[in-house]
Amino acid sequence: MFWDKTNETLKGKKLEALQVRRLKQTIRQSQHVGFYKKRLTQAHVRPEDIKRPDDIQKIPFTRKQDLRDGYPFGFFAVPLKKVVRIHTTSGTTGKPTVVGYTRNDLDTWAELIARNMTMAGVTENDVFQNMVNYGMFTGGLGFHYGAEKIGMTVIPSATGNTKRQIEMIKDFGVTTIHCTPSYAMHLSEVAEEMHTSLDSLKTGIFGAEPWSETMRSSLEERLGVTAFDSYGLSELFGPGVAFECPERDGLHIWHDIYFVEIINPKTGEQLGDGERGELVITPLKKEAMPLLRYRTGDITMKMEDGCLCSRGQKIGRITGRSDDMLVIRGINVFPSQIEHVLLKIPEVGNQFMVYVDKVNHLDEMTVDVEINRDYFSGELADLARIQKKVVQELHDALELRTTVKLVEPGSLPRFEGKAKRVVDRRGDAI
Ligand code: DLL
Repeated sequence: MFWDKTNETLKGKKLEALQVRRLKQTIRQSQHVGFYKKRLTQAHVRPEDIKRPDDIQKIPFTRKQDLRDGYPFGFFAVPLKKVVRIHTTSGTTGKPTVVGYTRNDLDTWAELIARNMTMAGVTENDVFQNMVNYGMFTGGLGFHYGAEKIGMTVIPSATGNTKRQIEMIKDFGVTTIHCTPSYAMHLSEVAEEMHTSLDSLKTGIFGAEPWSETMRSSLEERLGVTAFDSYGLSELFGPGVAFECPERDGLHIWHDIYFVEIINPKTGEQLGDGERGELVITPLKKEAMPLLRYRTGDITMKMEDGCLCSRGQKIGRITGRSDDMLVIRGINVFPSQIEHVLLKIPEVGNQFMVYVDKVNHLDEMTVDVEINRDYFSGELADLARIQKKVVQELHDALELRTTVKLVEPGSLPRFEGKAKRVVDRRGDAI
């Protein structure tokens, strides 16, 4: 089933011509952003210099840090009155990265989600429970409007209260769910504890964090769904960037909306089909916040053309990051954020270790931190107070529950070279 067959199956010269035309337009649009105006002038790139898609290589990369430096609206290419929505990304130290949308951007985004969901086989006859955060996170509203566009019956249940979520699935005859894969696993466990079967379910759309084929089989068996991988990032609208078709062998990345490159993250050199590297994306139809050669930090590869479904370009599952960003229960966390929080608390020292585990299929983060010698009284009440404070401060900054273990001064490892403060023990994260 297709939502927009012409664009989804566009190939060869027609696709190339569309990409070049949109790339030129994107460059023109980005010239309204001070950062790009300067960058493009320095690199001597004008829209008319783009004759073939490969000419994109004349343009310098954009990094997450550039966006952070532009906080809050430095990357907006339209006046604020044209921006009708703002989201922010999780996972930055201090201020988040802000993303803005014009009315047309919101339409483009909803179209993309409608394409994805239709590709997964859902229609207006389906009842859809959207079990992700509806706030600044793009997953909630992003899927919401796409599903409404298809005409599905949408239940904006958001996160939390798993028993209630299960009751709604049963009572409303929900056929399609969207959440992170780890929450889906938790849902299946709670349903089991409640001795409830979720017979109405047919389709599970899971994403926002890395997950494995083993996890897919397990979720399909436990929930009775066909599970689809959904990839996206806030800087490129949010979810809807790439999605699996019924073949479920790679994710189609919408070639008329996103121009894709894979590079060696160390050298910036272009890599060919089948070679793993960092995904670099130039969105080709974005008004409020155009981006040029955005380095996503996500590791994947381009797959050879020729999917049985006849749609175009595919990438492999995301298997990791080129930077130190962790994705914990769908929330992006940088070790620098943890350090930032700990350094502001006088009772703890600046030595810490972060351990990430899968416990009952859910990501759990434990932070070991040394107590500051001056506060090390050994009194239990004191320790409990400090621990509570650290948990609270981490929660405020990361919007994530963590386990905090206070340890004696001098007991954590010291590093001579580059500190390795994060130990990710989630065996099947990929
Ligand atoms: O996670 C958008 C989204 C919402 C995608 C709902 C899918 C479903 P951010 O919070 O900006 O946006 O986080 C983006 O999450 O760069 C990846 O590292 C990771 N990520 C997202 N989807 C997947 C996936 C949303 N399917 C960051 N597999 C990205 C692996 C994923 N990693």
